[in-house]
Amino acid sequence: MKVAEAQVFVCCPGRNFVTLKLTTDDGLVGYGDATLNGRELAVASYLSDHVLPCIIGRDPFQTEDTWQYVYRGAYWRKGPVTMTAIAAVDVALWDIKAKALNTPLYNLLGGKSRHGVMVYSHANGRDLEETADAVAKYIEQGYLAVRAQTGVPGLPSTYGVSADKTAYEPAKAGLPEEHVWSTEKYMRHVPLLFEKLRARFGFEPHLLHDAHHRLTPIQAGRLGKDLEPYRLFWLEDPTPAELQEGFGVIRQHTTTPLAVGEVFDSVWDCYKLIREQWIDYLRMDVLHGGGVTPMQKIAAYADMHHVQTGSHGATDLSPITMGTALHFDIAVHNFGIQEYMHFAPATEEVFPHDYRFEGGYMHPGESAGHGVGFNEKLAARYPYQRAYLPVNRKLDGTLWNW
Ligand code: GCO
Ligand code: MG
Repeated sequence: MKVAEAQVFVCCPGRNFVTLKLTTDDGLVGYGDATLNGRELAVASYLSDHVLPCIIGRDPFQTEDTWQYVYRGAYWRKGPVTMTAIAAVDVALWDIKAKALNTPLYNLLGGKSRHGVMVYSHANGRDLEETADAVAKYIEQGYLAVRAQTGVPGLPSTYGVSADKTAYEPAKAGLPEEHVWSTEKYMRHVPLLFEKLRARFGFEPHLLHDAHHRLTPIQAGRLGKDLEPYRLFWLEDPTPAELQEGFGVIRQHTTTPLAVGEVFDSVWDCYKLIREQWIDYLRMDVLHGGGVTPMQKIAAYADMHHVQTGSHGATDLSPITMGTALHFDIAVHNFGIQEYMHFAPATEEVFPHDYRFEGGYMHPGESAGHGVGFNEKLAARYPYQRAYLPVNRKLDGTLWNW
């Protein structure tokens, strides 16, 4: 069996997605997600212009050799555009391989290690009351874990809070929106949210929070300490992680569990974070992490250091990534939790899938492959629309991390 055809589709059913379709000479089809929020066309070109000519004619069973070929073979390593493109090829090949063997993908990754994949969803509100009501809604729907983000008094907008209660989508058409930020106001307000949530819901539901890279390590240590009485499942992205030692500083000051990694694209972004046990959850996913092939190795390395997985699953990763992640999550021994946001209805239609939510857990489905399809005809009705994530400025105008 050989890869006979490779096509890249860019569409915008609710938001932009880049999708890779590989077809074999036997007529088997595999799909991979190649979406990089705000930089979609760069990955589409990287694939079409540079990677795909090398994929035609290859044996789809050779996932390891093909991964090494497109990673080492390019000479230029790493980077989100490169790794997202490589992931699309890798996932599409795993999809074909599982379909050729007529089995769900998880069976090729070690089989089921658990009966379901615990997911967390996103609750947000403009103030504490509205946020608590949003958390209540998810708990009523059966979620065992909820991420809570709230508006901060004195700031017109902040990360994670939107007018649309069903889907949080920060990428907008036009030039990047400008947000205003104050670490001090934020740090005083967030503990009040979790105090309120624990008073209302008790300690049974898992509660998570995303600081979205905005604190210095010592500020993150302070926030982690202030949040300790509320027993968070995790505090995410407390500080940017290019300097991995920053997490060592946070660790000296708090026992609040730490999660990081949604912007990582290689083990070299988290090598020390894991080795030194400075984090508890790794947020890398099978898309921006370079595919299933490297993520199996990274998860095994994390497992040896008491670090669990906590895969990124925002709506800018297509249902193909969600489906693939669920097969990975159900198989990998040191699975921790999976992020799950609701896709727009148009996204759900373009990407039919057999995964489903039940009682706080997601189930990957039993069809062969990763279980997610792609409706090309429907996708063609939603042309690409340039969109950007916001930028963030401190009160004095200094550009800060969004
Ligand atoms: C998360 C993330 C997202 C990112 C988005 C950027 O925890 O889900 O922080 O909300 O902001 O994926 O494209
Ligand atoms: Mg995040």
